[in-house]
Amino acid sequence: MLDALAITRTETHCPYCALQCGMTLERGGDGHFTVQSRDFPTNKGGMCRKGWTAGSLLTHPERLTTPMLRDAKGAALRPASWDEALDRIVDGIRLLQGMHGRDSIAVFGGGGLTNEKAYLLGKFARVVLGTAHIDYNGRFCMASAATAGLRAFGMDRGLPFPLDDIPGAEAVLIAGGNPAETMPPIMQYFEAQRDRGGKLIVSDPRRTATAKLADLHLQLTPGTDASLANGLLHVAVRDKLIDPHFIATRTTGWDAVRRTVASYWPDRVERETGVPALQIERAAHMLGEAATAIILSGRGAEQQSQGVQNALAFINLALALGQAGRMHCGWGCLTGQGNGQGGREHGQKNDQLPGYRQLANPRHRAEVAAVWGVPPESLPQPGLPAVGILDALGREGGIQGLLLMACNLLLSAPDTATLAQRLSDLPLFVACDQFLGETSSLADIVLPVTQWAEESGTMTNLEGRVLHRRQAVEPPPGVRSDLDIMADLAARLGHGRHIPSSDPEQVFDELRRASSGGPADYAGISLGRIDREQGVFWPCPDESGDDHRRPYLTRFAHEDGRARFHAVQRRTSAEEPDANYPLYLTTGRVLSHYQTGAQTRRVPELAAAEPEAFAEIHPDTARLAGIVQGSMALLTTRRGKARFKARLTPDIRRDTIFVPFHWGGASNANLLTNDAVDPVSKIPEYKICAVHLAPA
Ligand SMILES: Nc1nc2c(c(=O)[nH]1)N[C@H]1C(S)=C(S)[C@@H](COP(=O)(O)OP(=O)(O)OC[C@H]3O[C@@H](n4cnc5c(=O)[nH]c(N)nc54)[C@H](O)[C@@H]3O)O[C@H]1N2
Ligand SMILES: Nc1nc2c(c(=O)[nH]1)N[C@H]1C(S)=C(S)[C@@H](COP(=O)(O)OP(=O)(O)OC[C@H]3O[C@@H](n4cnc5c(=O)[nH]c(N)nc54)[C@H](O)[C@@H]3O)O[C@H]1N2
Ligand code: SF4
Ligand SMILES: [Mo]
Repeated sequence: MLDALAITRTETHCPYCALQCGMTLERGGDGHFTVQSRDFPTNKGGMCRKGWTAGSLLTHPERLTTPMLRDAKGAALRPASWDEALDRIVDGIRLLQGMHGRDSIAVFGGGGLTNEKAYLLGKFARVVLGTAHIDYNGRFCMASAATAGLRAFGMDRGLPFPLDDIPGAEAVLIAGGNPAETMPPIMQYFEAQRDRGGKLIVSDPRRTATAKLADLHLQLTPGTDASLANGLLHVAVRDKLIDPHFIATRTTGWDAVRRTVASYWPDRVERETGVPALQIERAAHMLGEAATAIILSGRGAEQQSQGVQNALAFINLALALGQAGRMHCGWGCLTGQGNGQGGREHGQKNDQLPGYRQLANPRHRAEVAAVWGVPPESLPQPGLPAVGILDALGREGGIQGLLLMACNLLLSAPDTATLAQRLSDLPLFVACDQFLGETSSLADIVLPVTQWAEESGTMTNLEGRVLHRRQAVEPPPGVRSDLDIMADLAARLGHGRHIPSSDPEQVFDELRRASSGGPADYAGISLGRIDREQGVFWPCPDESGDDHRRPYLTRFAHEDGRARFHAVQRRTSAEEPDANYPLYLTTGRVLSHYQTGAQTRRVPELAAAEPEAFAEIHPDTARLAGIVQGSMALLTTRRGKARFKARLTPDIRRDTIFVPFHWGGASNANLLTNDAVDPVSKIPEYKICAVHLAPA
């Protein structure tokens, strides 16, 4: 009886991006869910259309509610019991590890997983499976910013300040980010900043919704970010805008950077970046004359084969101007996925142990091994990064079995032309998801999991604020949580004592102990405290002590307390346009869809708002290629072909085409992209490759 259903209201957070907007989820008497705004300190009542419409995910008819498996390669998936599915997985793991060794099984996680899941997945891989190979989709996302932050500041807290510091910055530079579409409620901070007379600068090859709000738009050629940053710093040195006292007292390594940027004259940088020298000088003065300035990095500057260098070049600028480690100042990155920050701290990275510890560090190994009750030498050494795992699938001596949790690889990994075949041929492929998607439908065994408001957990937002995402509803019958799956598999593999509980609160308590003493220390963060204080910032070693909103005010996290400069030379991208592929292709996001669209393409309002894949093309470029508004364009790169509806706009550079990666099939952007990676962060070069444009 419908009216027998109680109306409930639960304060929770959005299922999607790293802003993790606070929302109230109301279940009406008819069993449907509506989202109401909530005055949480980050979104202050604001949300984007993805958040507003998220309730329909909870009653979606395509929801997976029973495990599925196939009896042989090529056979169709059929429903199965949990016992049958889990036993099949255990048999497969035992067989493959017996034949090919422990490292023949790999684990692939996601930045959308709660802290508890990310933590337990790392432990599951190292202790239960004993494999070195675990990595996650954050490698596609935050890896360059994380590496740069660690090198420069000694710690990777994406934003080392709360969003509330933004309005107090006299100047803000957003390097390669489009938050007006990727995090709309955050725009209130930039609006407040501008209302107070602050200046906003945006660097992006497209005149995006964000760039349109800016005082200055630097419309650079894709892949030239390091040159731009060096050029800005060159002008700052030349015009005496730098802060010698800050450089002398709080940094090391300036001389090499000063010498490097000396040759980045504005006219050279104009040639390399396409940004007029006058604009470079104006931007340098806006930043250099401001008493307080913030530089924010987005994926545009980071998802490149020189992503780390780009981020370091902008950090150099912030440090030289003395715009870091003070109130309303600093360099930070706009973390993307729901738990893109927490998910990169507690062990699902190939080289990492909980609390942002390093797997290769003997002391760190001993500390975590003690909490886990295992000998330190039993922990594997660092394994392959994400792209390395995908390359090794099915190869002799490579990966023979894959456990995938919370990633739709077929649409999100770079250069995916052969990935579907390799996943289908893999001796054992297990996927955990809420929906049967492009990737999970290739698996041998698919496990249906609880989503978002059907379970509780903690998430760490882009500010480093640990939040409590509360359960608002019972999951559908037949569905289990990722935590439960790990605990059950551990028991079946004879490691039950290592994962004694799948209760999120108990797993969080263990995470707190395992992170204690590490850089990302959660020991003092209890759920009660999160609820009382509307989130708690890490590091927070002690429950009665303060949390650390602004960890760098007196010292940076390196042992000597100083930030490090890194001299950076501009490099060319891995693939530049040539006679056959004469244009740049870049990829990214639009407002209405989230990532591979696995969730948002299933929300009717969002599917209606942005129903199909498109390519943004400059009208002059389109005319030369014989393409008109709304016609189908065929994009070809050295790796593949894909078709997109032409959307002509003067807001994009003439030499550049932009496509979102939210759609699959013949419009899968990643059939085109280059899997060249940054040598250090191993992030793929999603933002630049060479493309040919023709009518389809
Ligand atoms: N609507 C929506 N919001 C999201 C997501 C989503 O899928 N949809 N995903 C979330 C996630 S996981 C992430 S990581 C964030 C990403 O958030 P953003 O970084 O804001 O998003 P992107 O669209 O990937 O890239 C930003 C901009 O980089 C520009 N760009 C391309 N090439 C270059 C270049 O060479 N240099 C520079 N400077 N800029 C370049 C693109 O034109 C684009 O406008 O968004 C989060 N929020
Ligand atoms: N060309 C191009 N490609 C890109 C990018 C780009 O800019 N350009 N950006 C990259 C970036 S920044 C990112 S973050 C990646 C994102 O790439 P993906 O992670 O592949 O994208 P999602 O659509 O978020 O896929 C998440 C999957 O996990 C499921 N899921 C959600 N929550 C859970 C959970 O709690 N448990 C389980 N088991 N499953 C869950 C969803 O249903 C969905 O199928 O894409 C990368 N790929
Ligand atoms: S997708 Fe991001 S910006 Fe939009 S409502 Fe959710 S958390 Fe907020
Ligand atoms: Mo991301």
